Amino acid sequence: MSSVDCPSVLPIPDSKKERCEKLKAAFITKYGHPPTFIARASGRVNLIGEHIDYHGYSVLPMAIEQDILAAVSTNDEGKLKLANTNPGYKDFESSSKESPIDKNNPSWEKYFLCGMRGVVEHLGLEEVKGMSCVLDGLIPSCAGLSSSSALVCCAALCTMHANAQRLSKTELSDLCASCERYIGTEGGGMDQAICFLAKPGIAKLIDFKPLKTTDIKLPEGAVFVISNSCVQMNKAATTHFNARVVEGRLACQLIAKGNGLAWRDMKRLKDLQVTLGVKLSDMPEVVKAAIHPEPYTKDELCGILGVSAEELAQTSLSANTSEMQNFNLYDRAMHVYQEAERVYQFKETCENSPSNVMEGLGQLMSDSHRSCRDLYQCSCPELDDLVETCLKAGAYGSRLTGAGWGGCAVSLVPTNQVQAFLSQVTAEFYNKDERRASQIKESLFATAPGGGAALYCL
Ligand code: ADP
Ligand code: NG1
Repeated sequence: MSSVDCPSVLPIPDSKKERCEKLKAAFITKYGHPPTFIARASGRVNLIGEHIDYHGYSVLPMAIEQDILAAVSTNDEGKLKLANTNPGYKDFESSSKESPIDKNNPSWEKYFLCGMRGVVEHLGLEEVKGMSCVLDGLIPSCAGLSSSSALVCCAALCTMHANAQRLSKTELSDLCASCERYIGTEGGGMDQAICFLAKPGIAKLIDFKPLKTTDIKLPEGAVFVISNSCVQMNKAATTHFNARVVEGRLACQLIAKGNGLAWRDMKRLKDLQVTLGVKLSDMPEVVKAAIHPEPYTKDELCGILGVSAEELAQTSLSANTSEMQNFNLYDRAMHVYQEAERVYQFKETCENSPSNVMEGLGQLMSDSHRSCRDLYQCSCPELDDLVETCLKAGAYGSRLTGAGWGGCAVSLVPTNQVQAFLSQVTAEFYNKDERRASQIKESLFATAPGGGAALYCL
């Protein structure tokens, strides 16, 4: 265990005082005494690098101001008691040591249990303090802004602090990336890493294994605007996300097999690239040579890999994709390798700041969206419509952010045109639909890189 660079314990910042006061009052109403600390975990917007973290490739997100707060006190009953300021999230109570996480029913408390279990297992805690908590979240949920990971990270922070432990931000990032998988989705580590390692004013290039971040100074003269398509997609409750994870895994296993490599151990497309010793920019050619563009059937894959359907499920599939019959390997692998390149191009464009820097970044974002839409097939008609509306309203570039199949777009907009942009998107996307119009306040906003997870002393 390291005590280096643990998330800071800070006084409540002015911008959050009013909300924290309300949260404290809600806590007192619920439990009859005040909380002893508040934990904070932020959401994030991924600027570029979609669906590549779980293949080992670098991504480029920034934290957003919207976050989840948890007011906490320990209790002597050894129980975990959860309440939420949003009445849609029902109260939960259990003995802290019993924490079954049922993958078939990803209700909100399961994400908390993931974070709690992550810390308990990482530290090997035998005695776990009971915790009474009230949570308050402002991150639109199921919208690609990482509300689920913020909840997991917040729970991990609560558990660490309540048990008088100190973990570094890097340890917390890694353990939260692992423990969120208890919910069933086989995500990468982007959300948890930016949640703990974000710095105000700075976007981050995140490399994995080992986790490392590089500050990316965004050019001046344009801002990122987030807009929510108002289509929700819960990753853990559907197979969409894991289906993509396994298609990528199978693509790399097929290429590995064709190259005489130990294919069963090959799980991530970056590992394949490194093992083959091929440049990233040459990987699309490797894919073209080894994989056909038509989807593979399960029988065909079993034949090529020389395994039974049961063995294939063991080596390559997840619990919720074991019944999949068709696998589009070509398009998925093409997306991953080309998107990974775009991340480095985005970083270089920010660093070199050529005269057409905004057009360059915008182009990369729009290319990324097209690839998500056409190759990765993780968009949806409403999100495509929103992206088109944002481009028409003057964005340099626009793309879906997060897992997709709904959720948010992020657009790069000239600073001096933000108001006009917001008005046009409001008129053309939100005001044309009553449900969207009623959600506009939390659905359309300009954003700047925010700070990461923190603990507030009371
Ligand atoms: P996202 O893209 O926002 O991470 P997910 O589909 O992965 O979305 O997870 C969303 C789930 O996280 C919600 O269904 C809910 O269970 C949980 N969640 C999000 N925000 C909150 C909150 N404020 N309070 C309680 N649970 C939340
Ligand atoms: P969202 O949908 O924003 O929670 C998910 C994954 C990320 C990443 C993106 C797609 C989790 C917890 N998060 O993010 O790791 O793969 O999709 O780029 O699984």
